Amino acid sequence: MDDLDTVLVEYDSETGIGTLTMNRPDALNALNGQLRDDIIAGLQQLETANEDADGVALRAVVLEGAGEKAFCAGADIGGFSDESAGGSSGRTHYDFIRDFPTPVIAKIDGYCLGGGLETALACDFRLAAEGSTFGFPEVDLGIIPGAGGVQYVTKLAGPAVAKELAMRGNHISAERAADEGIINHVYDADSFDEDVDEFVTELAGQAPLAVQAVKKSAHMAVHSGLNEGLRYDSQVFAELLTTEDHAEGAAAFAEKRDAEFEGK
Ligand code: CO8
Repeated sequence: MDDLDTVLVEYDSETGIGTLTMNRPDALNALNGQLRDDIIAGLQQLETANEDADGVALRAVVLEGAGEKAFCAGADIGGFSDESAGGSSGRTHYDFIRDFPTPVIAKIDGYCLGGGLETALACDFRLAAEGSTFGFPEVDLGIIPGAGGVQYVTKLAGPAVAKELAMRGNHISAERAADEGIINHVYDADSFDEDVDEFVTELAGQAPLAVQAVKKSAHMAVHSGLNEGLRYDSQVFAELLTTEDHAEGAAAFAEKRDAEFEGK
């Protein structure tokens, strides 16, 4: 994997876990055009890990921010007039993360604001260290979270919470964000790395095709009609029944051992 100008890219072929580190710590990892393009390029690099693999190689992607203070403090103020343009394909990094077949986990230690929170909301899981703070300060700049922040938070926590965040512009604690269902877990700062490793390693050990199907099914549950989602679930269920992973899972259960899934 090659590091990019503003994103460090790592891939562990033993575990199938990829890591993208947003690397503008002096600007609290604020999203400028380069960083947005590099997140897309980093995901595309990690996707190539699958190309040479027999089965599914990439099992999970961790997205984190460099430095001590922030996951991401939002769009780069002064440079976000081009925010809606997207990458060369016209798709934004938010689209890429949301549509990426493998789960993406936002590892949040510090500020997670504005477009940074929207980036985290595009991920499948949000895991935060205590002391992290969340908010939509856009209203202070006379704008709104334009990448779906109000939509996502309304779906996760209801309109009252979404409006409070985006109209008042104040920050909330990781504990409150978890209570509201905006993030999945808050961990002690002392054990944060280990706790996230445990979460991600467990996820990466699950049957990859089934995990990918759950990601798509959950997306459909939120964004399409119930009948369409139910049709997808029953169709992909029938397909998964024919996979080697299903045979392996059933055999492991019968033999009282851990399953070893290969994404086939
Ligand atoms: N953009 C650019 N630079 C930033 C940003 C930012 N969002 N946030 C922090 N920085 C820079 C600061 O300018 C500072 O740089 P320097 O050292 O050169 O002066 C450095 O990072 C450190 O920041 P502070 O000194 O301010 O650190 P503090 O600990 O005092 O404060 C805060 C941290 C509270 C996070 C503060 O920096 C802050 O309020 N930042 C702005 C947060 C914000 O308003 N974010 C929302 C931006 S708008 C947005 O995200 C819109 C998304 C819309 C998407 C639309 C798609 C279609």
